[in-house]
Amino acid sequence: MDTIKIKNLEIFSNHGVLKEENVLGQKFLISADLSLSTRNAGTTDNLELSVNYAEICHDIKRIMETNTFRLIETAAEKICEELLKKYSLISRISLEIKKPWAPILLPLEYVSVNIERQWHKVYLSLGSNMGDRENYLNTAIEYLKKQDSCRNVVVSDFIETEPYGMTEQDSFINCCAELETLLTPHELLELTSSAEQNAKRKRLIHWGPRTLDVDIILYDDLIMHDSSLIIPHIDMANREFVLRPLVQLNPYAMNPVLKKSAAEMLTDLSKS
Ligand code: PH2
Ligand code: MG
Ligand code: MG
Repeated sequence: MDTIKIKNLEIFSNHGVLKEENVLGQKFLISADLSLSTRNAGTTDNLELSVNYAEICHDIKRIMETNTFRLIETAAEKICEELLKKYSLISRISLEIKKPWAPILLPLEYVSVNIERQWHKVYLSLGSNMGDRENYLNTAIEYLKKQDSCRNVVVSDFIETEPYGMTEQDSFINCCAELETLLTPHELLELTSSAEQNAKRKRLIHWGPRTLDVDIILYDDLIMHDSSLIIPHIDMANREFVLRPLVQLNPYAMNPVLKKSAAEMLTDLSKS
């Protein structure tokens, strides 16, 4: 990926924890590395195929000047979020905000915060085996599509599947969704849980019948395991109802633990 760099854009604004900082204001220096492909712009000399760094500098200035945040962390979050949402060509931003006049009663060159934010590629598995199953899935997909923290939602075919695990229940409709999100894994889990809540899901029996189940299958090439979230989905390689729609969306989607693609996992599962 290529980069456009902005270095030490100087802005006078009022962020700070101290009242004096909010009233008097001070100097901030903002640097950004914007990741995007500049190839098409570079081969055609057409600005429309890149982003205009002048416009971006003015966006940053406006965000800094029209808000009063206590923390430079917050200012950094707001700038990254707005730029990533506004300029769809930018896939990632590394941003630094320096505060050279930080009033700490000691000499220093500056204090700064550095953050990196990006659109993350995610695969979800959706399933329903109660009530109007297609409608539960479609409602959840519409809900994901209308989030401004999600974009480029692509959905596989719906497939009817026999229950896996607890087999004494009605058959499921399953699908997978590919999307990009600005959310962290735990924020995404909150979003998928609220989609389930919208479907009035009740957790009565573990692995039992449900109006809607939305599971995170893959999140970039992230490997994580804590008390509420395991990524990649721990049982994905054993579930045809996950792998078949996933292969339709992207046969090369990689499980970074098993180091196998969706297509390989599905082939291995059909042999076992
Ligand atoms: N979900 C389960 C358990 N078993 N079987 C099918 N066919 N489809 C599912 O979505 C499903 C399941 C637990 O989440
Ligand atoms: Mg599940
Ligand atoms: Mg679940």
